[in-house]
Formats: sequence, C-alpha cells, structure tokens
Amino acid sequence: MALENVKSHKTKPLKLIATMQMKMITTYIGVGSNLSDPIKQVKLAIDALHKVKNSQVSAISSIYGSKPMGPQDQPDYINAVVELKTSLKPLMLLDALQAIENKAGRVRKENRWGARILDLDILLFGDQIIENKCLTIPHYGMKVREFVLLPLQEVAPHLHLPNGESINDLADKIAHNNLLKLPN
Ligand code: A4P
Ligand code: MG
Repeated sequence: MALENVKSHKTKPLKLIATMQMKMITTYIGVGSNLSDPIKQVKLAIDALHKVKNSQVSAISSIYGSKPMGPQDQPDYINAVVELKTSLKPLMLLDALQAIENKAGRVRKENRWGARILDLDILLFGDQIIENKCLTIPHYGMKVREFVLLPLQEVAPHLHLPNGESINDLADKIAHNNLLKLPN
C-alpha cells in the first residue's frame, strides 16, 4: 500500500474504513411517526440510523408533515426517507431497524395503520426483489404513498425501482394530499 494511503487511513474513523472495505448495497429507509413529539422521534431515529453497524447514512430527506393514511382519528404524521449504504443482509438490517423502533418505545398493536411512535420500513434494498414471511421489498405500499415517494425523489432523483419504473414518474403522478415539506 502506498505511504499516502496508509497516512489517509490514519485520519479516517475506523467505522468508515471498515465499511469502505465491504460490498455496500444502497438501501432506502422510510421513517414515520405520529406520537410523542414526532419530529423529535424522527430526528432521534435518524441519529440511531447513523449508528447501525456495517452501514453508513449517505443522504437524508427533508422532514415532511403528512395526513394519516388509514384511520383518520389519529394525529398527522412526520415522515422522512434516509439513504443507507450497508453490508448487512436484509434480515439483519430489519433486525437493526426493529431494535431502533423498540428502543423508541414502539408498541405493536393489532389495529392496521394505527398511530405509532416510530415506524422504519425498508423501501428498497439495492435492486433486490425479496418476498418471504418477514420481508417484502420493494415495500408493498411505497408506490402509492406520497409521504414516501416525494422524500425518496428528493434524496434519489435518478432512482429506478427494480422493475424499471423511475421515481420521477411515480412522484409526478401521485396526489400530494397536503404533504408539507418542513423547513430545516
Ligand atoms: N415487513 C415486511 N416487509 C417489510 C419491509 N420492507 N420493511 C414486515 C419493514 N418491515 C417489513 O411491520 C410488520 C412486519 O412487516 C414486520 O415484522 C416485518 O417483518 P410493523 O412495522 O410491525 O407493522 P406496520 O408498520 O404497522 O405494518 P404496515 O401494515 O406495514 O404499516 P405501514 O404500511 O407501514 O403503515 N400515514 C402517514 N401519513 N405516514 C405514515 O408513515 N404509516 C402507516 C403504517 C399508516 N399511515 C401512515 C403512515
Ligand atoms: Mg413498518
């Protein structure tokens, strides 16, 4: 190894060196909350995503306010999308995300699409299509949710889904449903 490379390694944080040496897949994580100070919950979740092992946050969307999809007798949501490069396998990433949800105090209830303190969904995992009892990727709802498509377009405007659809086409077609990009 050339001397200058050795020197530059000395100045980089260890986590960065480790992740640089592994095959990294680009993933997109949908973040949502509508309980217990949702803006704070989303920011804390983004902090926690920075600490996921063998992974590196590479882009973060603005924070958006959104009207609830599903039952309307619940507070408005805060949503964002994070681009995370990872060498974790999909199920290991799901475990890491569920650990963050649990630490935030997430209680899983039976009511579908009900209020939640934190929801972390794997929207895309590279160009992989995954269907098993724990994971459906691309996320089953992502193409019809303005609170996913618009922040995703913000962080990855040139993205294509595994089936070839472009994020720009999907985002251009979706009704905005009062989605509000909040100032930084
Ligand atoms: N699972 C399967 N695929 C995935 C994936 N791609 N990412 C499994 C993450 N998890 C995935 O998830 C239930 C199980 O889904 C997991 O154990 C995992 O194995 P969960 O987080 O416990 O339950 P959930 O999130 O309530 O399920 P669901 O039906 O996926 O909820 P959604 O579809 O995420 O909807 N309105 C607004 N404005 N903004 C929102 O963010 N979110 C919801 C929740 C409702 N309304 C909303 C929003
Ligand atoms: Mg979820």
